[in-house]
Amino acid sequence: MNKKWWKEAVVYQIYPRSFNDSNQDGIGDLRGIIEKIDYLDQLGVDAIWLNPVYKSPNDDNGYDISDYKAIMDEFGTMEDLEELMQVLDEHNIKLIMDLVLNHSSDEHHWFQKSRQSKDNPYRDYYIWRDGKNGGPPNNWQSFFGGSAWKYDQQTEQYYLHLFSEKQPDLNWENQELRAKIYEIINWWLEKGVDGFRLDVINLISKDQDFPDGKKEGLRGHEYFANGPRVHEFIQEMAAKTYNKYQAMTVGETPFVDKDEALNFVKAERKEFSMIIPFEHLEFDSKEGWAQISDWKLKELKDLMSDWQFKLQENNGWTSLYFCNHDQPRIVSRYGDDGQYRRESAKMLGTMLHTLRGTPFIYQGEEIGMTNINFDSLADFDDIETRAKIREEQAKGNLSQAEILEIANYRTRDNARTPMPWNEEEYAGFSETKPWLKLNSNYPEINVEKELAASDSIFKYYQKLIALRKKYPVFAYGKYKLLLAEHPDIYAYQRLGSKNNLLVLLNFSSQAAVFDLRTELSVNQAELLLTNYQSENKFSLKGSLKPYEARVYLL
Ligand code: ISL
Ligand code: CA
Repeated sequence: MNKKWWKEAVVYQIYPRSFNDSNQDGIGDLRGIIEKIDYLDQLGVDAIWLNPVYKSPNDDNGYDISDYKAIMDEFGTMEDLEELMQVLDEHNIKLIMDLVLNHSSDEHHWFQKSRQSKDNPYRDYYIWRDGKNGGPPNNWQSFFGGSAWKYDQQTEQYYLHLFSEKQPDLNWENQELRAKIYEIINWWLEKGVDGFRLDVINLISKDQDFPDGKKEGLRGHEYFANGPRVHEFIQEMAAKTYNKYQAMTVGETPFVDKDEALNFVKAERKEFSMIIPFEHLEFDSKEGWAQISDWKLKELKDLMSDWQFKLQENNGWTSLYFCNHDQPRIVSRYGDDGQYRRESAKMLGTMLHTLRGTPFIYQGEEIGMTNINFDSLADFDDIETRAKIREEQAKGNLSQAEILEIANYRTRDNARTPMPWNEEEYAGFSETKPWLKLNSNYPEINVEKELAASDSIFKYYQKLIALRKKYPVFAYGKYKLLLAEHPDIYAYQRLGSKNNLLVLLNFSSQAAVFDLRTELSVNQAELLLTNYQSENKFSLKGSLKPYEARVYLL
């Protein structure tokens, strides 16, 4: 079954800006993380993934790097990072760094030189083209709205930026640039990091004819996502860097379906340990950002199952996640952030830890944090949300109140509000006003309260993590879908060499009945975990309470 440490691990994602502020400037930092290692240890996680902490002008909160070997001033120093690494090591927690290699900041010295003249040695590190008919070279769109090309007066050419204007795309066609990138990766590996999350790594190869995009969705994606040389570049990078170490790699890959995913994660291709899929979080945006689409559990079950089958049949692996710094809070989306907040948070946590893959917990998920409710469009910080708001205002179809409602639902700020540690002013995150508004419900939803609660979500997560450690079937068992047509219950088994698991999840706020008699023929099972009080009587036929989750060992 091809054992790997990262298949057995549970990863905890930290958004450093919003985790804990040690020097009271309102911004989370590395020393703030050091102060909270005991908390992570208590939860039981095996690794942390840090969002980018490199030097950056913060146009996109660190995803615009101006020096790959230096730490952002607001977050601390290289010594702080080294100390964090040491403390993590003492606690047996691994460190995954976030590498942004598709683009840099426009303030990186490579770009500063690149833009100076057409014939300087750094020119070709970025993607420069002449305009066409008085406009940009083609119709490609930026993820953050508008054209993906920016005209630069100095040399009268356009440069490509798939994200903000301050995030020019690096030109991977240039071999010298690739060598520089590999040197940076090796430098971090030598420093002792245990792996990388690679930002939008499937966008690094662009069709060199730069044709106009024709497909639906973000214009041009068929020419810049999963481009002609993407696997060649990744295999070269892997061979020259992380494959020489036992490093874990997780590629972030928008526009990748389950078939394309295999090309990145099939073990024998030696590209990535796993990728970050998107399809399971795109249900409620089928009609675009400005409209919340209805979704049905059946669709989610089918989709999760398709990925699970595809990967396990082809020796591939995946990350499991339902929230990160780019996504709204999962209880507010697939659960219930009102009456059944605790139940649904635990039910979703159960799914996260019992499917086949490596679970990623996003900070605050373990205490059931919910979406925000900003009361003014001016409160949003997220560059993506601000662009979408401008777009909608320009279109003029929605009122300000409607835009506010949709922005509150969709914004990446939902995940970025400071971590509430207690009910004091500024939630124990800082003693000064934080860089982004706290979620107004922090007096009720905070770590201190959660740890004290008898029905604590944190403690439930603790148990899930401990169970994964105890029973290898959690990591290695084969996935089998049950009750495929059930509209409210997601049921599946994990089949291991010693034991099997049976997982029952009710996604509805009503009781739901099930009958497994035609699909299973066991009459005894041990209840490992549930989010309700239970008398532990197993039956193939029964009923689940609202958002009830049960994990049985067979
Ligand atoms: O966040 C998104 C949807 O709300 C995506 O469109 C997102 O921009 C995309 O998944 C890429 O994300 C990554 O790269 C971006 C950065 O802004 C994100 O925070 C990062 O996760 C550019 O580096
Ligand atoms: Ca600080």
